[in-house]
Amino acid sequence: MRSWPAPDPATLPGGGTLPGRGRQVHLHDTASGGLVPTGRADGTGPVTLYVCGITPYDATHLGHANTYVAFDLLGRAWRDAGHDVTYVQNVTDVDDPLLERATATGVDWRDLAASQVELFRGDMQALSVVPPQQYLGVVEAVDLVAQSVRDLLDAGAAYRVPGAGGAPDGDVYFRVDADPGFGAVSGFDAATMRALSAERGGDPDRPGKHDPLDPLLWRVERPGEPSWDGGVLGRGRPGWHIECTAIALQHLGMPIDVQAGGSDLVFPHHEMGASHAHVLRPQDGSFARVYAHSGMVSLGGEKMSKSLGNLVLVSKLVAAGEDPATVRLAIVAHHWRSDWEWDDAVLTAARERFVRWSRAVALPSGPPAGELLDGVRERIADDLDAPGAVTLVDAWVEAQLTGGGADAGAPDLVRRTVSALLGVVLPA
Ligand code: 5CA
Ligand code: ZN
Repeated sequence: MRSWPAPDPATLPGGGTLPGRGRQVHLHDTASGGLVPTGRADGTGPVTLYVCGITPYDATHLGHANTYVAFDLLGRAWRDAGHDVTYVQNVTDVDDPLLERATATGVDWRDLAASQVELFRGDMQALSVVPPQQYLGVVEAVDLVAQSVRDLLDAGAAYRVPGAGGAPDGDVYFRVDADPGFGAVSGFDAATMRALSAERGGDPDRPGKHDPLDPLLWRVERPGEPSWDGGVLGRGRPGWHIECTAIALQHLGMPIDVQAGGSDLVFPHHEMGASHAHVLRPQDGSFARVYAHSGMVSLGGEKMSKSLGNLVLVSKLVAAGEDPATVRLAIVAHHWRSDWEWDDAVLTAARERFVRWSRAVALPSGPPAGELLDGVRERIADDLDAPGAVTLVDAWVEAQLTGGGADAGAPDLVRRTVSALLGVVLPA
């Protein structure tokens, strides 16, 4: 599927836009609970990133934006260090919430998905998020997913469940006990896993399963639902977790350097996805070197979510005249792993900061900025500490606006630093 236009190359790292090179990025890994170095220390060579994409059944909101901006910081830092970045993102364009919403609103599920993906593209472009090289809907990957499900059946790691309550026979489930390492991504205990499974798309109470946690791999055809030919699986549609595993293995191989998403994906989604991969490719080690999870943005005290409807939309903010760079600045002023609340004060602070930064870089000269560039690189390489980087820029801006300086190249270097590494494009 088409992604979205890349930001202006002049605002990106690499290509000589910044002097020197970024450092090796260390990133917090959910599985180990510690900081892990990513890529080769000298910044050369390939790195791979898979970020779980949207389920396009309702408007994409600032919570989503927060997650994709977080991992955009990573991609920018990697490019600045010299890595060759391969980035893949999916779109869950067939799943229960999408089909339910389509039915409830009388809209064709394909049209609903297409309209919401289009809105998302607009948000990503506005926020200067570098697009993935591969942007894939499940609809485009059904054969790939079906093959993975068949492989899991052949490996004895999957089984069919008899229908109950009028459901047809044959939904295929994954045996979590087929992966001896199951549980290592989240580290959660059984009770927590069970509660989260029920909350986040699982069906722990479904009769006929070996283990209540076993997740769905293939849902056989139901009347009125879209379905595809699954070969020996029969007609049906993919389960959720196997979608991301199959796409990631096909397009990135294993191990992926970073498997990423919001913290609501730690369990079951990334736990199950990793177990699927470990059973499919037992010889290839770990599914991902780092499991990275961004914090949740809330509104009115509750996690911003399509199901609750407490949403702030980037598209609406921009339509109301907000500069998208201000929205991005509001996001990067929060650490990517922290949970935070969107409110008027956040937007007001970002507006004020944007105006000050813009004024400071518009002056013909300023205090030398080489140290600032180095400091921003150091902060970002340390677990994407964008708020730390913002504080350093604030300090340069304060010095510039109070005392100024004689370095004629400094304002432009600050502008390039901020756009390349934070993705905040200041007016020229
Ligand atoms: N399609 C699946 C992933 S394969 C999915 O979770 N879709 S989603 O539309 O529900 O979420 C897309 C991404 O946004 C996920 O990484 C999710 O963790 C993140 N996300 C959702 N709500 C928020 C929020 N309030 N704050 C931060 N990130 C969020
Ligand atoms: Zn996913």
